[in-house]
Amino acid sequence: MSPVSIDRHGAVAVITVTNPPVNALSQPVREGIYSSIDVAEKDDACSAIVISCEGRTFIAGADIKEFGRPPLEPYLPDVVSRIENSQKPVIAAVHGTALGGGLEIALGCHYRIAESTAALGLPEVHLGLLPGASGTQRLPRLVGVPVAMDMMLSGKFVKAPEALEIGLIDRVSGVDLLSEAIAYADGYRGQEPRRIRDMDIQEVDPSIFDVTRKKMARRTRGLISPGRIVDAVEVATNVSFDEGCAIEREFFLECMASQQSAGLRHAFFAERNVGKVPNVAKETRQRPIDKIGVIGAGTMGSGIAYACLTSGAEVVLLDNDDRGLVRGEKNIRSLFAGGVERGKITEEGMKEGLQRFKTSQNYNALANVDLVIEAVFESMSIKKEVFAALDQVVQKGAILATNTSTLSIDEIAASTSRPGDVIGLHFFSPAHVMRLLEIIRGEETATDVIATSLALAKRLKKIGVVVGNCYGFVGNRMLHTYGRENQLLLLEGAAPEYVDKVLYDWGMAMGPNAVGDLAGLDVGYKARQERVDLPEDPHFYRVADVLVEMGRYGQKTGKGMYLYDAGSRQPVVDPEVTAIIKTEAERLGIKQRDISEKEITERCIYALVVEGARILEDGIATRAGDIDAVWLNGYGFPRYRGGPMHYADNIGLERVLTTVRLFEEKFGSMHWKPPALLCELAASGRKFSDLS
Ligand code: 3H9
Repeated sequence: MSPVSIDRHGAVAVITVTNPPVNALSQPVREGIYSSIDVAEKDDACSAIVISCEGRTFIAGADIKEFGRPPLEPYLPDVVSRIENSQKPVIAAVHGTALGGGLEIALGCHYRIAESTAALGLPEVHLGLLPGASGTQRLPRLVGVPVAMDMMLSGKFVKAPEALEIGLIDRVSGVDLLSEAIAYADGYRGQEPRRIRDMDIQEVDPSIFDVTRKKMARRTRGLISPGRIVDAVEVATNVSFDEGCAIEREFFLECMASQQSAGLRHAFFAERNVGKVPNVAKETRQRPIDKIGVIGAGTMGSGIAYACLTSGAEVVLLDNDDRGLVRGEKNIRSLFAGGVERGKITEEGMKEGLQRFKTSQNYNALANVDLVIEAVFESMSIKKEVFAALDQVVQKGAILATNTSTLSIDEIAASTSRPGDVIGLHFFSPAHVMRLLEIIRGEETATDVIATSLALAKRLKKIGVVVGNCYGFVGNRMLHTYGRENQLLLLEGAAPEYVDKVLYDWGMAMGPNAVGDLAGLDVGYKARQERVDLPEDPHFYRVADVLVEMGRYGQKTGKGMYLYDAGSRQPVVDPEVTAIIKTEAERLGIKQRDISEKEITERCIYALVVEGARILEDGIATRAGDIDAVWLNGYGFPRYRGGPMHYADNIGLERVLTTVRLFEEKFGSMHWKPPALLCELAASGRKFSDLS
């Protein structure tokens, strides 16, 4: 059965799209809309047409699942033209979201009416694309060049009232969208439709294009599609509508074929698949979470408390140190104030949020919370004490979560009488900003505790990835190997600033040495001290260890891998560090050499891939895409590369394996022994993504 139906309400034909979940424009939908316009035009009793959608939303875009496959007719630009060429007025009735190709369909319509809560946007840029069904040519004609470019470059959604103001829609509906759309369409009966392609484009100072191109190049660091969006809009101001559409199509196909778009599309689906967890059914009952206790008022604890407050929960922040608690509260108040300043929260919202916030030094204050998140010092003995105390006071049925970044959830759970209620909720700093929430299921964690944690991640607007229990879980276990190669490269002769520049230019948000200084070199040092299973390698994290033992912790002490002027976060190269590394290399008998950019990238990134493969072998991650989602959202991995596992798939696992074997020959099996899974996949010509 076609996902598109047509029926008549008096003289108005209503074309209805029913393609759950988001009415994406898959081939049958395109076909259905195209042929329905034909039907309505031929129907003498029909004098106007409405396009509307069933379900939670108007059309949310082209069907991204079809991308990368041979295109099927009718193509979307032809469907949009068919709508616009209709001799009878066509009205789009928008509810939910009209996005990408969905908005382009609406722009092909002659008029647009939307519910007041509807949002409209062209988010193709987030998929490494530009609007490819004449959006780059129609939108500037309708709303002007600056507004159109801003919408397409930011990908932001515009709410109906603003859309009305900028001329993107013609009317906001009151109560019943469909009846109002039908009445509105009826009002245009017999009139010549208004077609956007016939509108003149507003004149602009042509320098706007170069200025925007430069701004975007700085901001987007090598992404192709933002530049192509600017090019396409500039074209719209210089050539005819039809020529503009032909050029847009070329740009669209170029972007679609790029690895960047493939990486971004992979990221889109990877982030949606993380919610599908084996043995946790979608319908699993969730525990109510209204009151949350956070233990530890440090930067992490107060960030978590703030994130929970903004999600509407009541929060008790607990710390045994009076001054720490005062600092934590101050931190939360300033986070709220910052939110108000940036327009994220209203003054009223801040007041209301602070009313839901309490501090305490007494565990009894946690007696009736639904969830506790412990964010104390990363030490197993301290965590065990905290959980034993929680077990005594917190009501039965509450979830007891630890924010540990490395330690065993099972060992922590064993210090309670209710291991089924214990789970890891690993937030990333700053906790109210970073999108990743690593959810660590212990051996005994109950299914509804996992389902509730996933729902909490959504409520906090985070990507919750469920992983298994092992040292460092997915993120930090892999980070360890990435950092290991960075540290070895330093001893072998690559300067910290050189490694940082190479990896930054490759796309990482920051270089590993700048990150180390930001996080504090002492943090990793202490974690290594707690560990009993470190490799027997005298080179392992040697530079970091020496610096920490000299009191160089990073930004917090004004010196670490780099120097920092008082009050500045700007790293300055320190010749003393160069000398320290050289001395250490000599002591260890390492001959320093020139190291190529290629070697730096391959050693650091393939170290991630190798550990990722081991993580899959061990069943710690459900699928390769989950590992990618972790690295994209918690570790600054470039989104357009899709994550380390997608990147390896892209290079080809056979090629990756060849290089790993070379590294094994050169640097030994301790770190570079190829995982069996990598060998198997490479031998059978498969990819990590084939495993899911
Ligand atoms: C485009 O239009 C190009 C054109 O210019 C030119 C073409 C020639 N396709 O996010 P959710 C699935 S590019 C296929 O969890 P929410 C999604 O995978 C496109 N599937 O829901 C998930 O599936 P599952 C421009 C899609 O309520 C389910 O729907 N449009 C698509 O949090 C629910 O998704 C966009 O970029 C799609 N287009 O958010 C919009 N969209 O249940 C992308 C979603 O199996 N979409 N799915 O996991 C979104 O931003 C959000 O999905 C939306 C709903 C806001 C719509």
